[in-house]
Amino acid sequence: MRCGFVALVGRPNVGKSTLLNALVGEDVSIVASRPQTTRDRILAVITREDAQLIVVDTPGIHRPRARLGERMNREAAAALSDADAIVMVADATDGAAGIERDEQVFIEIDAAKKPAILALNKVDLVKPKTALLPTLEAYTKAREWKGIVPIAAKTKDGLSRLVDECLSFLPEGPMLFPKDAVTDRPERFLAAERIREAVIHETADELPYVTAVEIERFEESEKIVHIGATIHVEREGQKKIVIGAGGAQIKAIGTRARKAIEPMVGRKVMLELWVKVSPGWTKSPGAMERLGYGSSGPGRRR
Ligand SMILES: Nc1nc2c(ncn2[C@@H]2O[C@H](COP(=O)(O)OP(=O)(O)OP(=O)(O)O)[C@@H](O)[C@H]2O)c(=O)[nH]1
Ligand SMILES: [Mg+2]
Repeated sequence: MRCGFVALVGRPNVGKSTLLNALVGEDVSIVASRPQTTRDRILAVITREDAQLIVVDTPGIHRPRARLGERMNREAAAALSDADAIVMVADATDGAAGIERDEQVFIEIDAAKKPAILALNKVDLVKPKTALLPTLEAYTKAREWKGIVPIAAKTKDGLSRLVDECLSFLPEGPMLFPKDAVTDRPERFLAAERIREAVIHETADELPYVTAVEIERFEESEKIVHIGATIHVEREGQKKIVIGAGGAQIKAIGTRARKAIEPMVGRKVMLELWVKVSPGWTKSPGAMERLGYGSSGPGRRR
């Protein structure tokens, strides 16, 4: 039996979370067409007869604008230092030019001194397929890889080969998670993330970067789960956007989030949402700590 950790790293928006979800076949981590979506390390478990592969999604490594962004980069670096192997995810549609923008990611991978595999993602968008060759060649030259696997997380192309490549770097040992485990995150956390995802999808502009969701109430009964949550933003104007004219926006957010949470908890969900202005929370250590983005690592939340 082999069991170990593989960290997914890369720039924002290259498809790390899509890959994590595709690997386990469930929506564990949130996905959006905008960068800087993932904020914490999030783990998913793949159990096979002969191995347990624990895959860790991380925030995209980027140039931070606020303390929250610095913490996101630290989360990614910490996941690297805990991993047995690294899968760097890159976006094939950026071509060889993407490598320049990957510089900071390379620095983090080099510092971790772990075996690294390159997953060149979104190959479904590259046409004709021969257009991939110069990109593959450029990445091959850029640094040393234990393997290079072209994939499309969205269509699940190349994923079984990627898993096979990862397995050879896992140490021998017993399973760390139960056979049927999908993630180590509690439902409260996953529900909060689904609400944050709904805000990202239903709103535009700066809102995705300033939203935090705090679960105030999570009460389960046989047929229904009552969830109450506060959506924190930084400014009054942002609160107005989230609520929308006559409350239309917050209603759309609630509906979207509820539909995403119901299959997860396997029951009907009653969702109550509030919006609160927490000025400058993405820059304040105290406020970040309170909202679950403390310095003591991930998962302190809820
Ligand atoms: N066509 C295509 N789109 C993809 C693929 N993988 C991811 N995407 C899209 O790329 C966008 C970003 O995906 P995410 O999984 O959120 O990217 P991420 O790397 O986790 O981003 P951060 O959390 O911000 O670092 C989404 O719109 C995905 O649907 C793929 O294989 N093919
Ligand atoms: Mg992500």
